[in-house]
Amino acid sequence: MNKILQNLFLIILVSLTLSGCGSDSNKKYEGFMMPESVAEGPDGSIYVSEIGERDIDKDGKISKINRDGTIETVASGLYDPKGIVFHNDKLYVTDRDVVIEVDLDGTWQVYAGTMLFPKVPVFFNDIDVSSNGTLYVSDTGDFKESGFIFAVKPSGEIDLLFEGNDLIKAPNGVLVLEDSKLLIVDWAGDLLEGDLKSQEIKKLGEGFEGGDGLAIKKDTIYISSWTKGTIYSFKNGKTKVIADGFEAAADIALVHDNKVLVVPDMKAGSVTFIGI
Ligand SMILES: [Ca+2]
Ligand SMILES: [Ca+2]
Repeated sequence: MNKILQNLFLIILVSLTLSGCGSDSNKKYEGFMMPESVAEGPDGSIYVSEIGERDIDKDGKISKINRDGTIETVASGLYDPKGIVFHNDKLYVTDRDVVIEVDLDGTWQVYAGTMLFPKVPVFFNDIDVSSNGTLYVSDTGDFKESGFIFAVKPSGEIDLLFEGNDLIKAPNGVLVLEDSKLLIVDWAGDLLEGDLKSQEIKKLGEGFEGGDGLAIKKDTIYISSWTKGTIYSFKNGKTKVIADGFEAAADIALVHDNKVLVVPDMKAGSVTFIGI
């Protein structure tokens, strides 16, 4: 009897160890062409936008890293796809001056065309979604001070947000908080919180020059800097470096029950999973 129990214990121990090995934190996947943004799919696979060559049409694509580590192309023929976000099993992607909608089978169409926007789109960058399907899209403009943030409503109506507010210079990362606030990291370095109702903006922090992606877990905000190759955590006004040494840390995401932070490195062509 003791022997059986001992064997059982051993089997449980071995299977626990094996499942531990299957954990995908601290893994790096390579071979992407200018990966910009990542998002978790309904099946736990990680979707990646790949710009291809900048300003070259039809070489942009969406790939995905499956749970078993294999990588496949989902959609191709795009321009320079950047921000990606899932809503109701569809992927919404900013692609230079349009927003496209990609089905899980890879077919895609333009969802919000250039002419529908109240200002001429220059450089669509990040995208996030509220629970009702309103898409929040940043336009980084000339990367100095001509940027905008738009709200694309499910009705098709598109609003310009925070109009005329000087704090909006060259917004990059956007993240909806409880459908009422929008967290923004500006390429100029400021971390901002915009109230979607009052349209007021308050500055939460600074020093994030080259700010690209945003993620949040409880009270901790994660911010990537493209130019510095650094990932920061920001909590209660305090900034810490949690990862460094990327060539160009682009738009990050928290996945797998917020246990893994995924970092696309645009210049290195890699996607790194970091256990949080
Ligand atoms: Ca391209
Ligand atoms: Ca971005």
